[in-house]
Amino acid sequence: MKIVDLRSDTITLPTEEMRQAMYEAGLGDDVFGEDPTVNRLEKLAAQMMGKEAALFTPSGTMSNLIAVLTHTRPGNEILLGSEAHMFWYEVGGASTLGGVVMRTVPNDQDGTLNPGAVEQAIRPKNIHHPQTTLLCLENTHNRCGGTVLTLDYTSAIVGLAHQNGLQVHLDGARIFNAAVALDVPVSELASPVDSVCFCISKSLSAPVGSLLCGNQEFMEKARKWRKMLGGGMRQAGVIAAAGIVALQKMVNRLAEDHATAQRLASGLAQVPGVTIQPREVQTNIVIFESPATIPGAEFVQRLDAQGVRLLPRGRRRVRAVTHRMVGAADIDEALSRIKLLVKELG
Ligand code: TLP
Repeated sequence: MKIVDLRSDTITLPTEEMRQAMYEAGLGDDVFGEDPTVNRLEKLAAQMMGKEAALFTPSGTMSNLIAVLTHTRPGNEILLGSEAHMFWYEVGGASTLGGVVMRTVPNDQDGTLNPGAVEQAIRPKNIHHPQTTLLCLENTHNRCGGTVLTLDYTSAIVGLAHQNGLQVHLDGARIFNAAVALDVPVSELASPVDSVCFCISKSLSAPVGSLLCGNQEFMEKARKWRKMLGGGMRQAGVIAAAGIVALQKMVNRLAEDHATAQRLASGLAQVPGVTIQPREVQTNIVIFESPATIPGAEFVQRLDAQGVRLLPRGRRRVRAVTHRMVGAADIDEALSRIKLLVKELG
């Protein structure tokens, strides 16, 4: 039985071209700044994001943590969405290692934060309060179902944060999906924020890594934090080479993943008992509710036995992510197995 793995776009394997580039990569010691391939990747990333400099890190989690460590001091407070990846899935690193208070503002369903709610959460100067110094955004928004933050929204919320003396970091793990969905250059979406990170290891199919981008001074400090966290990677050109191919060759094809996500969402909408609004699916993440007769986690487990892999995301919520390694035929196969299971459940 062929497995249709829709757990995450992180499962994508490097392409042949990436493997070749990895084999041929020019190498050096990146902690000395001497790996030519890492240097090329960082330069390319900074250029594409429209920022002065970039830093190659092992993961999105480390990039986000470094951003917090660089923007804040222990005892500060940071604002982030109640559904933010940084709040849910990064092991509380910002608080544990950065010593900052994480204060959440409710995420609307579309991944935005209400500007009024953000403004209210910014603390006035007072001896009793931690100082609010950083706002974190996420584009696309993972737990909100791959939703996209537009340039207008980003500019407005960043403007508000800046007026109140806050810096803004954007967790753009999937920002290329947002740029493709909106059909705008990615640098536009990143232009209002002070720092942005993105992952090459998700839909872009590289095996490892993330890039944090910002101005020169910020990135110099960030580089030191990366070293402290043990993220100095020596001959990292081996993996950076795949990242260069990812940025040059894999961005435009993301539209295909968005199309397969739409195909999946429309198919799911036809399954009795499954709840989904296909119109709300904007990129490659599809969130739906399993039939009322079965909790999401059990539904996922039963489907796994039928060779369809998904992730449970709450009581009845289930997540599917489309990517380069699943085509339209795989989606149709997954849908027919899902229909069969739902029929069995009665
Ligand atoms: N997300 C992963 C898992 O954590 C669930 C996924 O499969 O979606 N920001 C966002 C918005 C992310 O979605 C992720 C990964 C990260 C940061 C962290 O990246 P990594 O896994 O490289 O540390």
